[in-house]
Amino acid sequence: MAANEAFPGIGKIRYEGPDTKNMLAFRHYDADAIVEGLPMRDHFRFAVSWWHTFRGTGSDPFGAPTMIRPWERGGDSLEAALARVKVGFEFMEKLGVGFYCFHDRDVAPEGRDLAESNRNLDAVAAALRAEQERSGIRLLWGTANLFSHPRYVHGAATSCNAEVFAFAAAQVKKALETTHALGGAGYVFWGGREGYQCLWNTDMKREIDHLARFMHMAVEHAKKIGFTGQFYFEPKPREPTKHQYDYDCAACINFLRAHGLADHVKMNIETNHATLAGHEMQHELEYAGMQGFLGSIDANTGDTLLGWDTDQFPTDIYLTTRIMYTILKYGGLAPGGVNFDAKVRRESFEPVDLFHAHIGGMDAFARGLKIAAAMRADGALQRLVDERYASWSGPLGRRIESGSESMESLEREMLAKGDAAPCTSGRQELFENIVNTYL
Ligand code: XLS
Ligand code: NI
Ligand code: NI
Repeated sequence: MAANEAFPGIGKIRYEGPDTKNMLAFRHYDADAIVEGLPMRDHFRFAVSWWHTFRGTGSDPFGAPTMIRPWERGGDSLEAALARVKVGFEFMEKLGVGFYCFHDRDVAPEGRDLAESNRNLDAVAAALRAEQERSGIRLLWGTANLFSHPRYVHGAATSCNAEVFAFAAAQVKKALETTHALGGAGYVFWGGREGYQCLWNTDMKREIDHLARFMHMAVEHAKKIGFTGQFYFEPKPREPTKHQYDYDCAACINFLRAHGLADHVKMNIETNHATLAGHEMQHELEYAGMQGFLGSIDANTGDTLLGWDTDQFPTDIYLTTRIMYTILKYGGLAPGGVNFDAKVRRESFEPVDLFHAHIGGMDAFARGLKIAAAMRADGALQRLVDERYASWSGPLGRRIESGSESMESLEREMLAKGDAAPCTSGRQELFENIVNTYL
């Protein structure tokens, strides 16, 4: 094997504990370690994203590609795509992740026409399937790239051009079938360009209705081919468009409910997209979780000093603690998982940086999980929250919550009392200090 390895000199990444000096080892992610009754590997279901890790070039709006990838022979040929499959699985096996995610056009090149694109995808899917069987690594979700090609300049499902909608439908049909053939656990809709740049030229109602029709067609096709994986909708408020219809969890869940899709689609929530929407990741998780729409997450982070989707690897323990606290609260992610929708910086151009990036992300999540589990086991935080809402467990609170009170009956009660009981302190600083005692 050694001679044709893509990552020579890097062996299997192992758990060595917090005191190890080896930076190519896990300090906290111990796949078999049991937390709240479940091995860490099953809490996370970590996935590598094909587009960033194996297709990221390091180019940005100001500069050329920088990534050193000795196995790349340049170009977007089918041969290169097939060779990349081996590289991808070598990387994932060495890293010890159980899953990956892809867009159709990341794994296989777009052909001269749809039929050739489909043939390319079939050829690569066969190679992916063989590597999946050999390694035991599985597909967390598949998706279609409906935003890179110039035909999608006005969007795909929300394009003003009906033939573009039709082409996108054909592309998603094939991506769904490929995901199904590879035993994928899910399928993601991310809008890409499903939004607008200018309202003067946009028929918003028509576009949003088309998006719903498109998703219904996908759900119907899934049923037809026997794909029982979970569908996800991934919110992102803007970029590349000025406004995207999948703005945040609130907008997405409203869309799903309004169009009869709520039983079929959950959320795939990305940290950097939450930031762009002006929310904390924890807010998005909580909002989706409380309504039963928490599906899967795209793990990354942004930079508060940069206003775009920088897709950095998450290393902030406070962030991962908040994420895992909320995920544990809502019973976990499976059949979803933690997909590193993250890319190494343009300046981190050596192959080994791909390992450092993923190891850091996995360790940050493992620490977040352990801290969140300790917080939950201890219960101090939850006791304080319960105390804060104690009046809702008293007779009046229970009567209101159960629906047996009216404005008239409450008016009677308050006229008799004269005023409400005084409020207690919110104690935000105390809460924050308690959280810090676990870090
Ligand atoms: C882009 C999105 C994309 C989706 C998959 O910002 O995060 O990578 O996760 O289409
Ligand atoms: Ni994403
Ligand atoms: Ni993103």
